[in-house]
Amino acid sequence: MQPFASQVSFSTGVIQPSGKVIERRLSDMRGMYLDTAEYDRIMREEGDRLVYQVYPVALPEEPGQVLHCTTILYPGKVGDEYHMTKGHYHQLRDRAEVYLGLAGRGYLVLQLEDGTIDKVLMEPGTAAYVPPNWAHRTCNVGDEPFIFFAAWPGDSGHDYGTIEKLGFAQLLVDRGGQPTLVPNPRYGQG
Ligand code: M6P
Ligand code: ZN
Repeated sequence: MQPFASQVSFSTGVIQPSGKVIERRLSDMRGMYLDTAEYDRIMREEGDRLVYQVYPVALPEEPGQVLHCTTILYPGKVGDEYHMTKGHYHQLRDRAEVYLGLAGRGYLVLQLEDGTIDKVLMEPGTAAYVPPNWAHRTCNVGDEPFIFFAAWPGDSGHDYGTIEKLGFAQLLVDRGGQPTLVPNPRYGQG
């Protein structure tokens, strides 16, 4: 393989050239937001919002590679819950990841499989570390797109199923203008 470079726009998050851009809409996240009545109302009255896009650099998902991408997470809420990514564990649980905030403001929310939760504020210039074994999700707590760069080992794999089934133990919601973690009443219900 030859060395190469990609251009990352810090202001828009677009990577050029990129692999296939992933778009996640509200309909891709059914059941993930707590306020299902509000979710249904938005889908009915406002349509299927674009929540986030991922621009990946095209690389083989194999040991030795370092995969990297940007994520553009659009501002908004479902009820009082901030727009967020689906969130995932790595299939190989001991693979870590690094995030670098480029624009906007968000939280990285992390969880161990015993339900332990932590959060890290991410602003432009914040390098946030996802240690081995932590599921990771980002939430946009600002009024502008929250844009970050991510890099992780090529053989990590994405395990979405565990989060789709069990959820995160706590959810990030707006409480009087303050991003606040609250217990997820549906956590672990499968
Ligand atoms: C980060 C990385 C990516 C991930 C993306 C969106 O950029 O962790 O691997 O795909 O966020 O998050 P998710 O895959 O959980 O929807
Ligand atoms: Zn990851």
